[in-house]
Amino acid sequence: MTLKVVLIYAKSQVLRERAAAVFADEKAVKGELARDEIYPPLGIAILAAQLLQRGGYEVKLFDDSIEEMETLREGMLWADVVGISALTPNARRARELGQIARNELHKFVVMGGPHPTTNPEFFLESGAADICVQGEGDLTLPEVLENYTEPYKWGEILGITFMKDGEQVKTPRRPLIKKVDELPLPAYHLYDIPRYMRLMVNPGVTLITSRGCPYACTFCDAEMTPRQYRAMSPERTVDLIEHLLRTYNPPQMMFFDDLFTIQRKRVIAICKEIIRRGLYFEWACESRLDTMDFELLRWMRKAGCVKIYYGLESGSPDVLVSVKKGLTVEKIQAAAKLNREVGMYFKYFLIFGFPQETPKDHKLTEYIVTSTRPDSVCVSLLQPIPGTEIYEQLKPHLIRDVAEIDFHYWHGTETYKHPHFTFDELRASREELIKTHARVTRSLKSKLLRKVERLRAMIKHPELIGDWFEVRRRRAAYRSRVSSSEWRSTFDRTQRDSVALQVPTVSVD
Ligand code: B12
Ligand code: SF4
Repeated sequence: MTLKVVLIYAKSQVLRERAAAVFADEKAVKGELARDEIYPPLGIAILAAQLLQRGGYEVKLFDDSIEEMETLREGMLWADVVGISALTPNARRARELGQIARNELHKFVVMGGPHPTTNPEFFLESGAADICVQGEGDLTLPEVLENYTEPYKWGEILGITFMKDGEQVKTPRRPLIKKVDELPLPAYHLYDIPRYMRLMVNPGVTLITSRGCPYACTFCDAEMTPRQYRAMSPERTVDLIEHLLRTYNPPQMMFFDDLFTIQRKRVIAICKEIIRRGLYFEWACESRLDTMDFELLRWMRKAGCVKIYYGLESGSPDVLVSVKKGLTVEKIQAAAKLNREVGMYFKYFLIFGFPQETPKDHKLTEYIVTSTRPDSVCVSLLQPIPGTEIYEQLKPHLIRDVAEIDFHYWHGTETYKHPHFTFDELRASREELIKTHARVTRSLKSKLLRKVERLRAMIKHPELIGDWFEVRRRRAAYRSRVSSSEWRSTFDRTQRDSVALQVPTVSVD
């Protein structure tokens, strides 16, 4: 007999509505962040692949970011077991969906993802889940499903929390999966990928090729990015890329790895393989400036990388130390220069509102932004997330339960009293930085400076001239592929994110 499993990615409905409003507003400057709402969730797709590979399961995936409640309800009614994936900002919605599935529809409910990992009581005590899974669910979910009707066996399953006689029972954590190459590829086919691409400002598909990050930034949810880094081999990574290109013909790809460039040899091998196989697509990834060097950037550029998103957080040396970022101003400046020299589009993710920050630190961040001139910046206001070191530091000062509010890169709610700023002052400071960045980088002087820097770099490193021809040749092949596809609008400048500011003009804080 097959077990019918529905996996739902919960989405805060407030954020969903606000993002939809940004899309609907013809005049709004949408920016890349608006499209952040509509990526197919890979976590539940990986779990689905695992179940399908084992056999005995029928699986449906639903993304609450784009589906209507009626569709979710039908899905839940169909299923024997409902699995729900929850980030902290989506936890309230996950709780609501869990309660509907469990109490109204009488389904067995399993919760997983970042919030159930650190705060299982949020779901268990509110009657929204039977079992919460901690950490990676690849091996845990199948074990839960094999035993869900036999609660006396649950104590043997690693990495779960459940209620027994009114008490929470937490089993030991499951060791991390070591060989990620052996995991099945996400079940993209269970999503309507072209539908996602039609909703995107820059149509593309997303992929994850590694897990974990060796750093220990205090604001980052280490439970979901455990320090143990594990990566797919370059061959398997490029097999996945090729499979996605052949199946969906997307113009672009976005690597959602926490830190794509941590193993430079691996990244260079991936780039060489992309070139060797004649795969023409543009791609973006997330990274840290101190993992970059000239050779790596050259290979990435040649293989089609057009955007790198760097987690910088602050330009203040004191703040960088206090949040354990491990970056120095010197490293930032040197690596930013390399990005400009090879002609890479690069963007900084910054955070305002770290507890020790003063106006002086904001000035230092402004200095780094204006002196290193990234193509864009995204400035969030700190939300201390349960499970992070900074959350523990700020616990005594919290004025709201973080799981009971909505937040996103561009949307925040005051969760703790900052010693030096009011929340409005933080927002104003953020707006000022975004505007200063736009003013400085969009000036004619800055554009000319960028060109001069690039020319100088070409004179100093003549190999960049060869790279330039190679990039142009590959780009022509890429354009020709995309121009003859449904996604030719990718090249329509008016439809693309000709972004002035990275925060939607609709103010939602
Ligand atoms: C891609 C990504 C995004 C994308 C999401 C796109 C999408 N639709 O998937 C975008 C850019 C939109 C995004 C936004 C944000 N993100 Co984000 N993001 C990520 C990132 C880098 C990868 C997610 C991913 O695909 N992982 C790969 C899969 C395999 O992992 P997974 O989803 O966690 O699933 C595994 C387990 O969690 C578990 N599992 C998951 N679901 C379920 C369900 C069941 C039933 C079971 C049993 C198990 C289970 O099993 C899976 C396989 O092992 C993670 C970091 C990370 N490494 O996970 C951060 C991360 C998820 N993001 C985070 C944050 C904080 C945010 C933002 C709040 C940022 C901000 N300040 O605005 C917003 C929130 C937006 C919102 N309201 O939803 C935090 C979440 C922390 C938390 N406790 O919530 C993470 C963990 C980063 C971090 N280390 O701090 N993000
Ligand atoms: S913020 Fe980035 S570098 Fe820091 S621990 Fe998280 S994923 Fe790693």
